[in-house]
Amino acid sequence: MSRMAASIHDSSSNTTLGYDPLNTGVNNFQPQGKYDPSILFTASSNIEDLDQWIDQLWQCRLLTEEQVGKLCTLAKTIFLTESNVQQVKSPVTVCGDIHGQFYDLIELFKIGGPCPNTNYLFMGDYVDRGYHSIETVTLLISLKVRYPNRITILRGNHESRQITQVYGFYDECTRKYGNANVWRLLTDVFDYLPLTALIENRIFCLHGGLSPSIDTLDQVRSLDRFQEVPHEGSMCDLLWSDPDERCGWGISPRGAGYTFGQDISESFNHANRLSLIARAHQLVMDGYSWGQGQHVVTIFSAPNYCYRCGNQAAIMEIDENLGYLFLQFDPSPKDGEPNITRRTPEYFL
Ligand SMILES: [Mn+2]
Repeated sequence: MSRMAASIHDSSSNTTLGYDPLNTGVNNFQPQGKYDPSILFTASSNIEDLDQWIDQLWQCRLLTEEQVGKLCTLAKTIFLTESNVQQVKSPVTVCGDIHGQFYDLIELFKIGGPCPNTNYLFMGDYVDRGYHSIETVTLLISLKVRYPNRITILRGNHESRQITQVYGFYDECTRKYGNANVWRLLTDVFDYLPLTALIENRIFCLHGGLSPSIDTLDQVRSLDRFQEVPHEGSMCDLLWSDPDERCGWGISPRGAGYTFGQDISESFNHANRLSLIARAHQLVMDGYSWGQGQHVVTIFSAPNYCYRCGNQAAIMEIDENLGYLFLQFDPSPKDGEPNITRRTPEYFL
């Protein structure tokens, strides 16, 4: 049977995958060889929806609550197939924090090339702080579902129910939709996001940093990640920790995770045959910053963070031979304040 024959009107077909994310009847598709979720979606009418959603989001226009619901159902089925240490091939372009700065994300794609022409790996913190967390995270999730093998999106410490209630995403959802349903749908999806990625078995990518309770990648693989980010423990540390100039483990001023010294990253990289840890999570004025004898690099992709920090953003292009190039960029001229009442008191400035 050809893929085109898998029609949503064909209710007589047999379920061959036991896998029908939207009950659209896309269940008579015969998988050939290794299961590849992108083939399933190519076979379905979902592709039309996704292309339309991506077009719409690209113009910074919100999906409806119902569309977000469909998107989230599809996204969960994709993320369920991914590992806590998701394997990624080069070439790939690695990106750091975005924080709802939607027009700067569009700028990022102009600098780095559009998805799927360029492969992307995003290391978390899509929401909070900026004005367009919903548009930002739904665009990234739509691209993920549309091109699952071209884009990897990891979890950041802000992809959490608790943090988003404090730093803006929850309020944005209730303001733009009139209720918390979209927040609930999206934070449920956040529980499915992979924690880390591994590029060509050499570059370990994650949002925060290392954990005193994790020595090997297999220990990361064995975590049960399908939950809210815990307040402590190894899953929490991977999303919250920071490199530090002091040796050993230290107490983090953030109140979660740890600081770790060059001795820690060196031995972790050696034990796991890694050449580099790439992470995000910290504002760096040039958009990227080497640390710990080039065992760690920090990448931050929100230019002029919070619309006032004056920093450049960067992304890291990694080629087939694991050579790299940093592309720096400035804020999009469009990503100033949207047309809403300014509530920031003057003393804030
Ligand atoms: Mn962070």
